[in-house]
Amino acid sequence: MSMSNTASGNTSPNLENRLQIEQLLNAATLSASALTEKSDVISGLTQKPKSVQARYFYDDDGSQLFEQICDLPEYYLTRTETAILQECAKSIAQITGACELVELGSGSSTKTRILLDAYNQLNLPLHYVSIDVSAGILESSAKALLANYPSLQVHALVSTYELALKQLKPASLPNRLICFIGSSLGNLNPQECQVFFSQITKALQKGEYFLLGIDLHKSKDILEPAYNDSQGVTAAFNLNMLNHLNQRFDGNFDLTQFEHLAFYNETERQIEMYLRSLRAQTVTLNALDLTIEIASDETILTEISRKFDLNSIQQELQAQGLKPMQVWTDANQHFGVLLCRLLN
Ligand code: AVJ
Repeated sequence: MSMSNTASGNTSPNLENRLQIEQLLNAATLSASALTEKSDVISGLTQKPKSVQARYFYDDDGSQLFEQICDLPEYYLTRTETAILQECAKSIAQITGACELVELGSGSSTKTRILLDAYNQLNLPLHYVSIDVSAGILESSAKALLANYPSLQVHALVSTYELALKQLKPASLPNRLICFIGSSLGNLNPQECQVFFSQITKALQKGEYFLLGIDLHKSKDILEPAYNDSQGVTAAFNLNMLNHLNQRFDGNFDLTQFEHLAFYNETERQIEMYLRSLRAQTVTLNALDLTIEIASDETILTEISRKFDLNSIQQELQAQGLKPMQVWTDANQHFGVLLCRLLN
């Protein structure tokens, strides 16, 4: 790519001045996180029932499979949230005014564009802080955005949410909006959820905003097909976790000896996703010095995906000082988008 900056004005404004990529995962934080990572995986696989954290879905193949899931006919979440955002983005931009957008787990930034368009149409400046652990995704989606929004400035942080929220600099515009959309909150259990909200409130100044997208409780008949699609993409996504663990920790999980299992636990109001062992087997992960026995039919929990109630989540947010200002849903109340403001 050639960079030029001419006094006569530039038709392709200099990307270099509008893109800053910052690596927060330095050698020290990386080796510390590698250690906790190893002990997390070991403790999950040696506990009863066995589990692995959902973040191990997302190697390159897993991220690609997730993008495919978002387009599945049964997976109503992405489509519904996108439609809601298209309806409410202008109101959000009007309420917040000139505002730095911070996005946690920005991924491909597809839904971000809806917000950027709204700020753009109101002639508000566009400052976007994207946060993701994958440097590759951050860089490619930042460059794609910069190509489409000539006035946009992107500050990309290669970081975990936790670290980035701790280190956020004061907003570069009069206000700030931290976005956590896509119902990623559903992967956190109630206690983790509380910790997460307190990290958000610490990162925000009084009067700043938090945008949350969450999937809502509904009939099993809609929920279960969304996690058991007819094309088997969700099954492949779930099984790919074993591939990822094999590669990361020099392991020998045999993907043909497990099957995908997902159902709605009505009591806990969460989809639970498991890998079920088709026979008794022994698996070794060399890099973890770990050998485990898995019984026939034994399950490994790979994900919880909580389905929220709009009233309870609003109470919870309010209790943390994040006052819900406005709530949007689709006509079927399948999905909710909440704009909250930090009170004090
Ligand atoms: C990215 C956590 C929102 O829970 O629906 C999709 C992940 N798992 N299909 C979800 C997922 C299986 C997804 N979240």
